[in-house]
Amino acid sequence: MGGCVSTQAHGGEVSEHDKQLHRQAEKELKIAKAKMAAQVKASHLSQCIGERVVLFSSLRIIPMPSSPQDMTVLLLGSGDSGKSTINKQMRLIHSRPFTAQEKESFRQLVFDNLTRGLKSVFDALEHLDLELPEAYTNVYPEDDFQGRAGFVRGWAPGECGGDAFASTLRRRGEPKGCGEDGVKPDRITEDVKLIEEAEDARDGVPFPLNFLGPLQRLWEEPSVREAWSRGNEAALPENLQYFFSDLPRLFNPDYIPTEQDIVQTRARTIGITETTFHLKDHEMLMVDVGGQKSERRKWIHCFQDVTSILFLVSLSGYDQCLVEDRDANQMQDAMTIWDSICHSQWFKQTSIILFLNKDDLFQKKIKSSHIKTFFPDFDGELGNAVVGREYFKKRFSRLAHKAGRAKEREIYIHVTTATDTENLRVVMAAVEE
Ligand SMILES: Nc1nc2c(ncn2[C@@H]2O[C@H](COP(=O)(O)OP(=O)(O)O)[C@@H](O)[C@H]2O)c(=O)[nH]1
Ligand SMILES: [Mg+2]
Repeated sequence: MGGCVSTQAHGGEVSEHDKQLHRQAEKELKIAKAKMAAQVKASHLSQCIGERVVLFSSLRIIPMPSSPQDMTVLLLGSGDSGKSTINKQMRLIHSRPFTAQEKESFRQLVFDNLTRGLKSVFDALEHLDLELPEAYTNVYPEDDFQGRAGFVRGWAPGECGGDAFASTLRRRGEPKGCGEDGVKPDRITEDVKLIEEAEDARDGVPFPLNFLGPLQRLWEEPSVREAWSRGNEAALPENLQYFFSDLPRLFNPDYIPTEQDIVQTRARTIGITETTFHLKDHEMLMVDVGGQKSERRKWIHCFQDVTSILFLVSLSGYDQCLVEDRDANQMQDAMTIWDSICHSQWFKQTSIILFLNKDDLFQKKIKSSHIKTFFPDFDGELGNAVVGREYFKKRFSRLAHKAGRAKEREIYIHVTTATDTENLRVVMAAVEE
């Protein structure tokens, strides 16, 4: 299982490294506060007096509107746990539709997710002891009676990837299709190079058609399939299956991402995004922050005024390593952050809600990937999602309620699938209460 096995499976303790970050952030906060007090007096920041001010550990000062909201929800959790997805779903649930410009950005992000996603599979091959062959593997045999011998399956002259692709190619003004000359197995080298050197999609321009074939062929290559099935060992993007199973649609000339496409896109959140939602009888400010290790120092101590923390954990991360650190286990990493958030000075008064997210992926992988392999004290049987969920609920709840505390606050735990708008609608209605 490579370096992905949890090394602290019993503890959930805060590592020395995290403690050090913690102390450092405390120190920076003190300095920042003093600096701010001095600056506020003299500078243009004086217009921010009386407003709430959010501090970054980088000492940047961000004024927040003078608190018209009576609820500030901070989304926390490690990278890829689903924070930005919750934010997107809140917009859909509370009728704050995406603008044409936002949709265009998401469209371009889809192309990025396809090309970079596939590239991240290539990059993971070596780590997984796999490699791409020098020629495509799925080739018509010598005795093919239709004369397709020596061509890649589905890409012999005139085939162009088969029916699913024909309509897109026609609509893109390629009636004869890209496969007029057929695709020879050694085209793989050229195809890989194309993906590796892909540039960003351009404003208002359909995805370049010459990527359609290479993306599809490479996605079907056996070593890529195997790498994908072992994605947990390399932290491959979980949305690849969704987008790659629908390539012709994405390459249509008038393609605009659907709500589900938008929810499935993945972008690394850098810094902080704030969105205000008008609920039935109050306003809610939702703050989405970057979750990768490098981003965390920005958030740990900076939100004294938040009313609630929505903490996201990827349930399916129990057998996965981190994108930024293949030796760390995602679930273990989440437990470490959870522990420090629950016991942080700043969040003493804050209500905390835990979302055990990506339940859909959890349900799928639990059948073949045993929790016990990664958390040795788990004593349920392989494939039992109910027992698995209960186990993690208990682990998180135990971390939140350390012994020796006089009055414990309540922690609310929900199992969620953030990509499912209907599931989120129900859960968020309960949360907003
Ligand atoms: N299948 C599935 N994918 C999810 C779920 N929640 C989030 N994702 C996907 O996981 C990826 C990372 O989510 P994102 O919200 O960007 O994570 P963040 O880094 O915490 O903001 C995106 O591609 C999402 O579509 C879920 O419940 N199920
Ligand atoms: Mg994000």
